Amino acid sequence: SSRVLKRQCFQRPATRVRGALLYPDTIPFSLIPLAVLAESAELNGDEGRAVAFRRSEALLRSLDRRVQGVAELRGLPCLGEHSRRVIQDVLDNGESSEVEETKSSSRYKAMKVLTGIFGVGVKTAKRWFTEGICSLAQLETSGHTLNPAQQAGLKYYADLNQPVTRDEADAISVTVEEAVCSVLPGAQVTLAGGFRRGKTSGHDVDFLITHPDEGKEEGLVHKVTACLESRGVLLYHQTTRNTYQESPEGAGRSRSNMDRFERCFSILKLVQEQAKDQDPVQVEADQTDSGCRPWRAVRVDLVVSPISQFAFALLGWTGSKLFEREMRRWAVHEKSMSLSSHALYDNNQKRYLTASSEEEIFAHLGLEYVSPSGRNA
Ligand code: TTP
Ligand code: MN
Ligand code: MN
Ligand code: MN
Repeated sequence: SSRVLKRQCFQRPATRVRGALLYPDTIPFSLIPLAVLAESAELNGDEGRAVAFRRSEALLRSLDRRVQGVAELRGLPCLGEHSRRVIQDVLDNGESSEVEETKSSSRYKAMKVLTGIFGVGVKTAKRWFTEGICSLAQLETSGHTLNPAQQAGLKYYADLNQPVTRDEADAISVTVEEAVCSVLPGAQVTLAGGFRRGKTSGHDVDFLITHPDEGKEEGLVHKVTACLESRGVLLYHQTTRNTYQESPEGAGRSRSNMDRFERCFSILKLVQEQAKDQDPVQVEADQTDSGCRPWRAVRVDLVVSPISQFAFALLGWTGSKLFEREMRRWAVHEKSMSLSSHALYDNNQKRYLTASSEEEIFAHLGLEYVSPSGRNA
């Protein structure tokens, strides 16, 4: 029956817990200052500096008490001199002059706007900024040829910069699970990313797809996108095939965070509930104005994993990015193991360790299990 099919096809995450909203009540000043500096470092292409600020911010967020003075932070890890100076400044003056200067700099503002376009990374944005491009309007009249991703990014700029709500993610889930189940009955669709961690909004919706019979999942992304296209809800897609089977050696040990699953970065059309009952003539008229058309564009990531790698894929695609980074660091430095979204390799035993659940991966690493809602670092 369809109910059984549906249950089989879609595993809802077990918990739906509030996200990392701890800090507004536990810390009297906003932590956003450190996030701004992290972001600014990212926009400068300074990964190391960005991670340092992200760590500081995550540490402050994890404290279960209000901080009234930097002295209380003595002895805590992850807090560099620079971060302490910023915190001191905020405690003394209510704000950090460095952060305020960063926020108001034309470079930071332009880089934020330009990297806010789907398909535009730091390198491209930097090049454009150097040429004097600071806004979408300037980009549009610059004569630059945009690739298909960037064209879609510009076209749906407003929608894609509006956070996706949990309800919208649930609606997208229904669309995706219907498409997946119609092209491959028995396939399992799992919501991953920030929403699996209990976040109430996100910049996209991430799905991990697998099938209990290994091999059946091969080529699935293409079939799913064809189905979504036939239903008129596929606005943009870029599919990458699986390249892991070709050379798994080193993938488990690779330092890169990029995995090699079959996947699709897409933009889907989400028809808004209240709009469905509208007078068709009205709907037609609305479509001329992107602000009140009866649908919105949503970024969706589809990742297909063989069942034997599913636990690793789920752990990797649940995030957060900082949590994954810390876990991989722990694996290397404390256990001499290499963790990726595909596998766990034990460098001492010179063999791969298998796992059929996230719990087993934590156990292999000698770590206590952390549920998704505890991974919002
Ligand atoms: P994101 O969707 O970028 O981040 P998020 O879901 O945590 O937050 P939001 O979308 O609300 O901004 O990535 C989700 C996880 O997927 C993240 O932990 C990193 C992982 N990931 C990979 O493993 N490989 C990849 O190539 C990409 C792009 C992401
Ligand atoms: Mn996401
Ligand atoms: Mn993100
Ligand atoms: Mn994503």
